[in-house]
Amino acid sequence: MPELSKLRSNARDVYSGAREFAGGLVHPTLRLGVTGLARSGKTVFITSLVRNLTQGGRLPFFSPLTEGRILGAYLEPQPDDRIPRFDYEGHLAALNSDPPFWPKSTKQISQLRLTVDYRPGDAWRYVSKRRSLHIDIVDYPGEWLLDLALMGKSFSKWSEESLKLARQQNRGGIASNWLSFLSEINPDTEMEEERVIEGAGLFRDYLRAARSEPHACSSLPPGRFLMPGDLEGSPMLTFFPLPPAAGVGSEPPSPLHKIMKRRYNSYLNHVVTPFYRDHFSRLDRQIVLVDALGALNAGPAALQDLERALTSILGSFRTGKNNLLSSIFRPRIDRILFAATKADHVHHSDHEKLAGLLRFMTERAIARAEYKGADVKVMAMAAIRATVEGMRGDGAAALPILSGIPLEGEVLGDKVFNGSEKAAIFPGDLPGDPSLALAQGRKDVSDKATMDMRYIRFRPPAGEESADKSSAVFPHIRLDHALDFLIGDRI
Ligand SMILES: Nc1nc2c(ncn2[C@@H]2O[C@H](COP(=O)(O)OP(=O)(O)OP(=O)(O)O)[C@@H](O)[C@H]2O)c(=O)[nH]1
Ligand SMILES: [Mg+2]
Repeated sequence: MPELSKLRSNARDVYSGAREFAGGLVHPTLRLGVTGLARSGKTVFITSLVRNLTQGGRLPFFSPLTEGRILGAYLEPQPDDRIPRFDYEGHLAALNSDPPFWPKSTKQISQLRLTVDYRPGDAWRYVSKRRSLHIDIVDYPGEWLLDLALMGKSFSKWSEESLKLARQQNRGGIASNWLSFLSEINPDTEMEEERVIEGAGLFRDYLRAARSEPHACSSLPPGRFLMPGDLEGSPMLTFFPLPPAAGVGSEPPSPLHKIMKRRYNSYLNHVVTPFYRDHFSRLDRQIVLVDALGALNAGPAALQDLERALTSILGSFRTGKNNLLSSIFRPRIDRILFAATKADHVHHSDHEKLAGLLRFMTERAIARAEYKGADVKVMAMAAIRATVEGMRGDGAAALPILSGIPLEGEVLGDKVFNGSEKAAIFPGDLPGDPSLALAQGRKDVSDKATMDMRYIRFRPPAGEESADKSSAVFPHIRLDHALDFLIGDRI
């Protein structure tokens, strides 16, 4: 798979890289990549990060803050005028409303610039009393990230892989309509556009069904079929994979193959490549957010699918130590944090196991980044903590419990929660051996009973009980550790 930085190979890109580097000398800028599949927690993480930094949140392990060197943090106009601004105020209003609710799933790309004013703690303190660091962050629908796996992949290779997966994943018949459409058509002949639209629609319905519960598959591009943004109805989204036709190989491909291949390539050239070149090719730091608990909850097959998706996506990022030339022309991500999100859904005694599961799932990406000289960390984290921990019972029989307000419709045994009542639940134990959890996935079973785990989603916390929400910050788990690793050394 080609590295993304190779996409910047033309002269204009090299020029803009050098210009950005020169600009960075005057106004130091850190491009923080918040990477994560759909519903992994990107928008919540960005909102909580901004809130906690701008309002002086409780961040005891963020060293520049505890050293008293942060003078202030505030949002500034973003560098790129072509992209909408991250709707920080809207997301905050959702989280602070009464009752609070989580921000909606992201449908479009957006950007924000957070500026941190600080007093330098190193040799610079003799020359400058005050310095600023811009932190640029992009938020986008997680589905679009799946497209990274398509880069450099031919139409025939993508077709072969997609058809294999559709057959494997046809549990509960989710791919039946699409597969029977394929068996009815003759890929060696021409096809009316209406029929092509029908086929693309059936393919999209299958992708959507695979993505949603109870299947919770993560790894099925093209991402815009799931979240089209402003491309709804475009011919670039009107294609589907085809089995190899008699014409593929030495013979000229059939008219249908030609048109499907052309649209697939247009999708790569006009949608996928610019998206990654503009937003991912010059990242300095990266946090990879993974909802490992969500996949555990959906069963071993979903866990294995998540592992596959992460491996194919992370293989494309350019990580490693920078030297002067690489920082100008081909910057590398020199620190990467893998964070298992929503850790407030399990008791803290299970956080190490949760981090261990993520470490196991991403071990290839970790080994690759470390080999190239990047610093890597893995942790369990909650950008916003929605639960409070406690113990039920005494002595050896005591059980760790979590209390909070489960979201409407969440189910525990016979109980269906209404979204407003408080509950204290025992979340269960995470599997101690991550390899076992994934091995079950490899057997392609979706037997939830093998995991002693009940993951209930909770409403966001009601915040400080005071009437004044304007300065309330969000409770979190290890957001400060994450910030210290990602930006602490640059302040
Ligand atoms: N308890 C808890 N839930 C969280 C946390 N972060 C995210 N969630 C839950 O996960 C859901 C998805 O979070 P988002 O931040 O919207 O995820 P995203 O990665 O932006 O998702 P897309 O926009 O769909 O790509 C939220 O609606 C919450 O239900 C957290 O720190 N704690
Ligand atoms: Mg989002």
